[in-house]
Amino acid sequence: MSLMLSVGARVRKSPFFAATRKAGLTAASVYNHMFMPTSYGDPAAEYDRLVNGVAMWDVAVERQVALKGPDALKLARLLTPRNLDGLVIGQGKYVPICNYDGVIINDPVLLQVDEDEIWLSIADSDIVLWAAAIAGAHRLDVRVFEPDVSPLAIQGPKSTDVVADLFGDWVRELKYFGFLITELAGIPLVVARSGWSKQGGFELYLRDGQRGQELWDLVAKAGAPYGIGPGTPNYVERLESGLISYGADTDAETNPFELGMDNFINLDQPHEFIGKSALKAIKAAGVKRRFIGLLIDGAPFKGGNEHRWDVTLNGAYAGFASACAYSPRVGSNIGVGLISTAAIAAPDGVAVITDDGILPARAAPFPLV
Ligand code: THG
Repeated sequence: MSLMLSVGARVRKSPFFAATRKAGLTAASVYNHMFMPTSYGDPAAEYDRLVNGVAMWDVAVERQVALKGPDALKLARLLTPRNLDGLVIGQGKYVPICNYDGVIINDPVLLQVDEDEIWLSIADSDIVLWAAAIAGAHRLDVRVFEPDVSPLAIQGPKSTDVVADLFGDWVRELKYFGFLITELAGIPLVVARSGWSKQGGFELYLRDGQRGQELWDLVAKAGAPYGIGPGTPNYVERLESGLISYGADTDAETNPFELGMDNFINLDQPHEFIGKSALKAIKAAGVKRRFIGLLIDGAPFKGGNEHRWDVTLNGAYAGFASACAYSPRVGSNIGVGLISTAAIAAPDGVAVITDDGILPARAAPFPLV
């Protein structure tokens, strides 16, 4: 399941990179051309901290793409099919980005940080290139660049107490995706209520790449009374919760309706945006597959799957399972994938072709717990 990583200058490092290694990092993947921590060697303890306690994650790989200038909002409206009316400083939004074919190419969190400045907190694709090209082609008055900003997530049911001890009780009132630009011991940052888990939590967007170790140490110290420990975006909890992992769960044809993002796609807006006509056609035709959970029979999986596993209905191809694992809380193997609507509706006859044999499975709605 694991492999040595060659650490060199080409793959970028997080400002928390040294801190994570001191904390016992044992595995990493690559995301947005950066090393992304994936394990500290004890998956059971990392899962337990997230679900019952509090964990801190280096998620600097969630790179920010800044749109800065008089046309920042105009560019954002071109980039996403989501309605951005009423956007205010201090409130974030989940904004799918599609190409001209209506295929999803990223699913960032958008933050309006100033009157003329928007950040896209991106998943794993090169949105800085895409956004700069669109801005240029439309002759917009906006600069597109990656600012020195690096999120550190604090996730789990005890995260609110930790973050309140650090910043004050006002953080308890923050709405989901709400944020405030502030500082901690002179370290410039953004405190946001967000994060890639359904266990509650915050993200501190560090705004000075020289001060990663300092921020890491402050959070570790404040979290110590609550049993905080290092963790990473959690492979099992995200399957239970049905959080989408762009690039893992999506392929070169995936559209936002297949992902259940209907509420984030507003096709009746008067202005043009990229993918509008394609998305209208896709919506009119209806989808043939959907992102869904799977309950999978068999002995508990030892780890995750290295490749997508085919899913079949009565022996015929019916989609793929992109990530699978044993869930202690479900008490079963689970997975997520893009599966045909016929297989989702089938009472039986569904199977997953795993590396260790064919296992019966059933589609199940999120959350799986
Ligand atoms: N935090 C920040 N940036 C990010 C992520 C993050 N960038 C990359 C990646 N994660 C973006 N993808 C997601 C996917 C799902 C959610 C957030 C970012 C998410 N979804 C909720 C859900 O699906 O139920 C809520 C969506 C909503 O109601 O608006 O939280 O984690 N900074």
